[in-house]
Amino acid sequence: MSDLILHEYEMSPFSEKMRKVLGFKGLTYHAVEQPNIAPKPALTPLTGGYRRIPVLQIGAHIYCDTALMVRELERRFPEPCLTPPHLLGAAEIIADWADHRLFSMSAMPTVIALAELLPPEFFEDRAKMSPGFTAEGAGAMLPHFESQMLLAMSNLDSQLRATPFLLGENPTLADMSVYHVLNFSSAAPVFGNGIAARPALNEWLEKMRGMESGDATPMEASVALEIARATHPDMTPPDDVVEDPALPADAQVTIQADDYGQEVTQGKVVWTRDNELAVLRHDADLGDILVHYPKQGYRISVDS
Ligand SMILES: N[C@@H](CCC(=O)N[C@@H](CS)C(=O)NCC(=O)O)C(=O)O
Repeated sequence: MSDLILHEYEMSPFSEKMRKVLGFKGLTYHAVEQPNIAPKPALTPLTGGYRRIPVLQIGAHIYCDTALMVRELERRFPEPCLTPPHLLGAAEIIADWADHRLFSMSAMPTVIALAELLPPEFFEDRAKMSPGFTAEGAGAMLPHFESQMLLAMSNLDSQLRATPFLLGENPTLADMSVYHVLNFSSAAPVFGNGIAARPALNEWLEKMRGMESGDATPMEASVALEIARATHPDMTPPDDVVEDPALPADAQVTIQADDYGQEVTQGKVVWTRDNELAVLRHDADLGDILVHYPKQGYRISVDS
């Protein structure tokens, strides 16, 4: 039985990124269906507050943010590799661009196109996550988002006319991150047409869609919670631990995304890597949980 539990939902583009990463690595995993709006009562006891999707659970370890999840999977299951050393920097930079800038340009026009499939409270929920994200206020912003996204598509198409994948002959993390945004945004006619008009981009998207999505077995949320309850997290610092003077062990910290989703996680620093922080939280029901966050993209403050 796989130890990997992905808390996700079908329509979530970032979950699709992880499904493709898991598939690329030929991994089996359990999929827990979570709601697409808050509250998420079977998720936040694990994270301590973070409500974004997906979340990766391995026993009583919780990994927030797909950037960190990919690094953890690369460590645990190095082959096949998505971040070969000579492309690691470029892959991380493109993934960060796609997960943030490309996604933020595509999100509003795409959810407006998908509005009929979404619950009525969806826009209110997202407005709480990102001030300004309202269906009514969107009109003025759409032309800018659309034109920016089409310019990005042209850059991607020009690269894909030269190489089969964004960084050469083989798929990397860069492809996974750009893929999930384009796959999602193709639901908006303006973007679907934009992709269709760029043959190399279109061909690459079809190739990415055809790749494996991992072997998922559905799991009830209560089972995932029970697994966390029954397991104690391993607190041993990894070999590549990097002490961070700003985040000393045992300091009580508050972590919050620096873009959208304002919910915080609080916990005690156990160890840090260059771009990772592991904090211990105690949940009254579940016991000890080690929550892992990337440092990039998160504000981390030491509580006084
Ligand atoms: N940087 C985060 C972004 C995750 C994200 O924005 N997820 C979306 C769904 S695809 C989300 O959580 N939306 C709010 C929700 O689903 O409640 C990551 O890489 O995991």
